[in-house]
Amino acid sequence: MAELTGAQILIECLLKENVEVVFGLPGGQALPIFDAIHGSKLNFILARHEQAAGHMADGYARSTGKPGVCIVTSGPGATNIVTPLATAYMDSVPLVAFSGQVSTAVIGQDAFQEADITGITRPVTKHNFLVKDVKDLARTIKEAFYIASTGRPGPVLVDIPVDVQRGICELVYPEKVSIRSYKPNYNGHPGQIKKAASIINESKNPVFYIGTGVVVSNAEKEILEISKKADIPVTNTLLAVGAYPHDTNLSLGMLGMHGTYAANKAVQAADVIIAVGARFDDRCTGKVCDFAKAAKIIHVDIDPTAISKVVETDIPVVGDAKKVLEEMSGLVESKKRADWIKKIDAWKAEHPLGYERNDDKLHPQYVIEKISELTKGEAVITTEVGQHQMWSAQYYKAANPRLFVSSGGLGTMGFGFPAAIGAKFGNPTKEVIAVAGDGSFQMNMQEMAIAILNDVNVKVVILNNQYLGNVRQWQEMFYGKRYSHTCLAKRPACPSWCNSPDRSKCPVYVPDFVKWAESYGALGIRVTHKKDVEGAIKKMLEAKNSVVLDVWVEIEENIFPMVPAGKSLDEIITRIGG
Ligand SMILES: Cc1ncc(C[n+]2csc(CCOP(=O)(O)OP(=O)(O)O)c2C)c(N)n1
Repeated sequence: MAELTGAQILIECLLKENVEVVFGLPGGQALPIFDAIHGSKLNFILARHEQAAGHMADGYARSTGKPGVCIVTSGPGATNIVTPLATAYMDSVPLVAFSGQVSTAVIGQDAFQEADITGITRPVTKHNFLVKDVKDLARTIKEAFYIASTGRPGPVLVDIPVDVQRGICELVYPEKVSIRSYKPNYNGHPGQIKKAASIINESKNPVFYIGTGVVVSNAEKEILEISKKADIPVTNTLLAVGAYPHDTNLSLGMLGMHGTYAANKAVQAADVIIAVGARFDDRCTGKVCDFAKAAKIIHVDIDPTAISKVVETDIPVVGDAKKVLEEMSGLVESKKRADWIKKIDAWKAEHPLGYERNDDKLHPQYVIEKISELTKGEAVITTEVGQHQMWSAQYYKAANPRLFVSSGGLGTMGFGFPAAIGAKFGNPTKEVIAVAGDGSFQMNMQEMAIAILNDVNVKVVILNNQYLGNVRQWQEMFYGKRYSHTCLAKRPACPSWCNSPDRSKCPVYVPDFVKWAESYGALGIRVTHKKDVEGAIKKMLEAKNSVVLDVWVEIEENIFPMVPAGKSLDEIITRIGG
């Protein structure tokens, strides 16, 4: 068999893994890799910033279920992907990242552009490797893909010194992977599943609490089946938006800090919580010691370390959500829980999600509702982080899982726009819309070049409130309305105390997103009145090229409901002063 360089082996292995697209940016210690890419069949997309390349790979992975791949150089190239790796790690996203490294002979000598990237990323990757011998490269790549995409998925980094990239050996790509210390358990223990089912059967007020594990294992059909059969209401995490149909009476919507009143009330009143592929994130539990105090906790998760990590579990079931639920389904009795459902309906009626629909103001929630309506919930929506993210989660009725892509655990501003580009590469026939805050968008907006140059046709809707809105809301509610460094229009001439700005009198906002979009060759549209929103969204959806829709929304709109940080879910606030 012909001998190849390490760099060629990497490309061949990526092709053998059926990698459709790789995002990244070259540099000195990755030159052999980029030389091997030149003229190869690999579809490589040159990002403008490595952080964005990492998020593109992430958006691709979340929206397709396949691992996302990026390649960067050593030193600053590698440290620039720490945030994407941490983002993917928190949300269990399969990424495989390759970094160039200085030559093995000089590792540890502070060589030019040396960074101990395996050391730096150890806490934010599922696993990482430093390949010291070209003979280990193919096996390592096979293992990297296996580890990233099996069990609880996560990011894996492979650091390849430049001499290993140049080294020569035969390519032997293993058919299978066997790692003694890593054997994910897919089948739940039958005894535990039986116990869980009997507790559900005895319960009066059960609630399903579903997370990203349901999406990863494609268990949405099983959740729907059991919930309907046994009349069990379902609440979802931010990452599981779209995993349960919004239009069934059993849907409670999202749980936690900005979850619905009914979901939070139901969890607190439940006698059994069936957590499936969810990790009891503090944004969901509120004050942990007050979380669902009366409930027995059943926790189905593929990751044994997630069990009792935050909330003490009564019945752990370690296994793949779909497999466990398939088995559980036959054991759960068909039942009507009329009293429980009546209570839930009352909570829904008491405080439905809502905002002032009857005035002429341009409320951001209205924009999301219109996007939802006009796309029928079938578009992939990615978000940045902030108020717009929560309004998107509350008002976008995603028709399926993997249509709502958002950084949940790390809450990474700058994620959404590159993630949208990655999602579009993975879903060329779907409409992909990045909903952004004007703050977050500015963190990675340079990637518009990638959208234009590659004709990927992404749509950006900026809910422009001229604030770092989420932080401003907290300043309004908990810091005496002292808007310290959250106004994005502020100039030195502004009064130091400006807590009730009048946008019409504020300094000119920069950038002008419309002109900015046009400078890239995208279509820029600005909307400042409610009556123009629907037409502008239609125009955006009809456009054949990328669009930036700059919507000047009410600047001091707040997200409600809200459970203040560190408070119990019972202390949910449905509006200011209430
Ligand atoms: C990288 C990063 N830096 C800082 C924060 C803290 N943070 C959370 S939300 C937010 C404001 C976001 O503002 P914007 O994107 O305009 O969205 P809005 O809340 O106005 O919808 C900030 C600064 C973060 N989540 N991520």
